[in-house]
Formats: sequence, C-alpha cells, structure tokens
Amino acid sequence: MNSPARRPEFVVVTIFPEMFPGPLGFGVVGKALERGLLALDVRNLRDWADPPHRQVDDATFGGGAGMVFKPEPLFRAVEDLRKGAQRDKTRVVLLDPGGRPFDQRVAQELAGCERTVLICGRYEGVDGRVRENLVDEEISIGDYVLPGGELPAMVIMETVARLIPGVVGEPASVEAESFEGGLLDHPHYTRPAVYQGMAVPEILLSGHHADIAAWRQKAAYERTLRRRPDLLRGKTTPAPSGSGGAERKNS
Ligand code: 9D3
Repeated sequence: MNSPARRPEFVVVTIFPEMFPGPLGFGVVGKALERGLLALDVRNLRDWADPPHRQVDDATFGGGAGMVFKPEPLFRAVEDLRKGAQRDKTRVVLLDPGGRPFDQRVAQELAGCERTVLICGRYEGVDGRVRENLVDEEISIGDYVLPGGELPAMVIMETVARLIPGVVGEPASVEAESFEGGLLDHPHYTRPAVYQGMAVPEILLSGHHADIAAWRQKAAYERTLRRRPDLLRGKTTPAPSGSGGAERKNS
C-alpha cells in the first residue's frame, strides 16, 4: 500500500487564500494539522502577479464570454514551488472540471506523494499552456459545475488526509469502509434497540459474530446491487450466502 515518506505536505495556490483552512481546521483533519501529521501551505496567486494591479485573469483569444487565468503568475508560482530539493518530490495538480475523475483510488495515489501542489482555477479556467506544459495532471471531483477549484482542493485534501497513518483513530474503520472494499457500507445501528417502535435487526443483538459478519456482508452487497450496480461491474464478487449462487460474475 502507498504510504507517504513522512508528513505529507499540501500547497494550495488560490486567489482566495482566506477560504483555507476552512473545513480542514475541524475534526480529525484539524487535529492532524495541529499534530503535524500533515502540513498545509496556502499561497495567494496574486503574489506572483505583476504590480501595480496584480491582475491574474484576462479575456480569451478568439472571443467569447468570461476570463481565464493568465499564464505568467501560474508559471512563476510553480517554478518557485518546485525549487531545489523540492523539485523531485513535488506533484503539481490543476483542479479542473475537465480533469481525471477523483475517487478513492486517486486519493490513495496522492497519499503516497510527499508534496502536492493544488492549483485552484476560477473563471472559465486557465490558459491552455498551463495545462499542456506546466502541471503534472488535472483532477475533477465530479460532473457538476462549481465556481472554482477551492472546494475540490478541500475535498481532495480531506480524503487524502484521513488515509495518512494516525489521522483516523481506528485503522479498521478506514479499511472496512465504502469503496475501498468495492462495496457500499452496510447499515449501522446504536442504542436504543427499539426506538419509537423501530427495532434494530435482531441478529446484531445476538452476539454471534460470524452470523453478524455474514449479515453485514449480505446487506452491503444488496445495497450496492440496488443503489450502485456500477461498483460491481467487471468484478467477481463472492455472493454472500443467502443471495443465491456461490460466485457471480457481475455485469
Ligand atoms: C462550460 C465550460 N465550463 C466547464 C464545465 C467552464 C468552467 C466552469 C467552472 C471552468 C471552470 C469552472 C470552475 N470549476 C473548477 O475549477 C473545478 C471543478 C468543477 O467545477 N467541478 C468539479 N470538479 C472541479 S475541479 C475544479
């Protein structure tokens, strides 16, 4: 499994540095930042733009509505952030709606990187030369339109951060989760055993651990089949006992 050398660092390049750490300051990720299990360095793109106006955007060649990020501030920023000893251990990612779709697998990959620069686009995007010649890759967090890459950067950092050893208390809870095992999670219940007439499945109160494990596996499989059959496609999943067939080639 990929694991970072130590203390992975994220560098965020944005025109809205005040948005950070934002949600990253809370919960297990907030704790991890405090404890130094990961580092966050937020940089203002305008610091690399020319005075006196420090303009980072301009109209697009060829016409059309909207502005794009000019190349100079981004090229200077990345050149600065890739200096010296940092050069070989730094991965530069552009957040862009046309990028590679982010998922748990991409997160695992990034968790193995010592230093990741996340460039947040705004407006209609960035000058094409930034994409073509500057960044290592482009990532999108899904097929919907956001006003910029800042929330995507936060989504990526939160997802990657909890994969860092020590960030999430119980390692089992990271592994047994949706997607990593290829299935959605089974439902969970806590006290009271009966709430307003709604009872917790009896088997969970039985203390029979093997039966409980089988019940959970079956519930996870059925929930996945119903809600997200795309997650099963192309995989050979041992069908849990009671759902018919010893083995099923999902299609
Ligand atoms: C019609 C052209 N638009 C592409 C869908 C232009 C455009 C819209 C919004 C270009 C950039 C943006 C700002 N969005 C991001 O920078 C972004 C994003 C997103 O909007 N959705 C999902 N993932 C991401 S990552 C960065």
